[in-house]
Parts: sequence; structure tokens; C-alpha cells
Amino acid sequence: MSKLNEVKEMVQKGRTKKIAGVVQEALDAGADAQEILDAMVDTMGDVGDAFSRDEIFVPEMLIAAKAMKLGLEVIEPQLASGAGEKLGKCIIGTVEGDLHDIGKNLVAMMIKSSGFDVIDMGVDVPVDTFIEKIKENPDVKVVAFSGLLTTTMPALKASVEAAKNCDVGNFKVLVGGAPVTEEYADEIGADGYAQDAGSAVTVAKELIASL
Ligand code: B1M
Repeated sequence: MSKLNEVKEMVQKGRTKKIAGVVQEALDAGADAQEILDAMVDTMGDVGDAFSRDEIFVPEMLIAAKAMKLGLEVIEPQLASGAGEKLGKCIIGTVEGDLHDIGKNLVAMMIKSSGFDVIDMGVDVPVDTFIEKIKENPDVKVVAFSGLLTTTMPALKASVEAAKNCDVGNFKVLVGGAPVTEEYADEIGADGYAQDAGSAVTVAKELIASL
């Protein structure tokens, strides 16, 4: 089995003790960090599909997520290669009611490595907590909301509305997450939408250029 397939198997089966070693072996065998990331993201898609078909349940999804997080730690130095420029503060979090954080963490990691000073609020963040953090950091340049559930899309909308209506500072609002589309982002008044972590960096930089 190829090393990348082994990585996929480690995520799929939630092998939390072994995954770091296998990811390191894949790197040593010449796979690049982006390929390994893509393999893990693909596998999480498969895990979600298996959950939708009732073939696996929440505990299996959770252990797969834990394995992916441990695998990500190994490739983080390569993915987040660092940047010389200082782009300002970015507040990021997953909206209220939503516990998914792998995508948000990836976005935070990439945005940080591009030169932003990232304040990561974690998951299940109430609107008021976001607003308090914005008030504590009036020099924030980008406020980024992640949402992974269709049921938390209203919380995404409420978070965007509250951020846009709070009379503090001068910042742009970025949104993303699996159920979010460009159209929805426009509809709820976000300044920018990104489909994945790589494009989140591009969009965040475009947004601050327009401040
Ligand atoms: Co959940 N879950 N989950 N889950 N889970 C999904 C999202 C789901 C699609 C699975 C499915 O049914 N096929 C489904 C949502 C369906 C829907 O809303 N229509 C679902 C469900 C139903 C649930 C529960 C309700 C299950 C239950 O309890 N019955 C429950 C909800 C809990 C809650 O949040 N309140 C639940 C729980 C969980 C776990 C806790 C077990 C675990 C999360 C653990 C964790 O994150 N620490 C989990 C997991 C792992 C998944 C799947 C399998 C994988 C998510 C993931 O990490 N993907 C997921 C299925 C899937 O995604 N296909 C699923 C990898 C990650 C890299 O991708 O997060 O999409 P993603 O991030 C991407 C982009 O979306 C984007 O960039 C990233 C890639 O570069 N992005 C942004 C994300 N945020 C961004 C922000 C940006 C820009 C881009 O700017 C700010």
C-alpha cells in the first residue's frame, strides 16, 4: 500500500496512536505536505459519506477527526511556511452551536502563516463573545466565521450581522465552511467568502487591501 493510502487508512480507522508516524514516513518517502493534507481531507469526506449512509456513527467520526488533527500537527510546519510581512489581526472562530474545527484550524493556520496575527476563538462561539473580542481588539482587520452545519447557518448570519453593525474599528468579514456558498455569503452581508484554507488567505489579503 502506498504511504498516502496508509495515511488515508489511519484517518478512516481513527488510528490516533499510529498516524503521526505514518505521516512522517509519507513525508520521508517524498510525499509533499499538500498531498498528505488533500489525502486526509478526502478521507474526511468519505467518513462523512459513511456517516450519512449510517455505516458509522458520531464516535467513529470523532476518532477520525482526532486522527486527522494529529496528522495535521506533523505537516503543519511545512504548510505554514511563514511570512515576513505583518498584515494585522484576524479574529476567527466557529459559530455558535457548531463544534467542527478542523477546517477552521486549517484556515487559521494558513492565515497565520501568511502574516496575520490570529486570535482563534475556538468553536461554538456565541455572537456576543465575538463582539466582545472585536471591542477588545479595535485594530482587527479581518473577522472570520466558520460554519459546517446547515443548522448553524442562521448563527453565521447573526454573527456577520452583529459584526457588521458593531461600531468598532475598520475590518472586513470573511465566511466559509462546507455549506456556505458565495451567494449565501453575499446574502448575509459578508465582505468575502472562501471555499478552502488556501483561498481564505488570498481573499483575506484582498479584503485588507480594500480597507
Ligand atoms: Co459532523 N457533520 N456532525 N462531526 N462532520 C458533517 C459536517 C456532515 C456533513 C456529515 C454528514 O452527514 N455527511 C454533517 C452536516 C450535515 C449538514 O449540516 N447538512 C455533520 C453532522 C450532521 C454532525 C452532527 C449533527 C452529528 C450528530 O450528532 N448526529 C454533529 C454536530 C455537532 C455540532 O457541531 N453541534 C457532528 C459532530 C461531528 C464530530 C464532533 C464528531 C466531528 C467534528 C470534530 C472536529 O471538528 N473537531 C465531525 C466530523 C469530523 C464531520 C466530517 C466527517 C468532517 C468535517 C471535517 O473536519 N472535514 C463532516 C463531513 C464532511 O465534511 N464531508 C461532518 C475536513 C475539513 C478540512 O473540511 O471543515 O469542510 P471542512 O473545512 C474546509 C472548508 O469547508 C473550508 O476550508 C476547509 C478546507 O480547506 N472552510 C473555510 C472551513 N471553514 C472556513 C472558514 C473560512 C473559509 C473557508 O473563512 C472564515
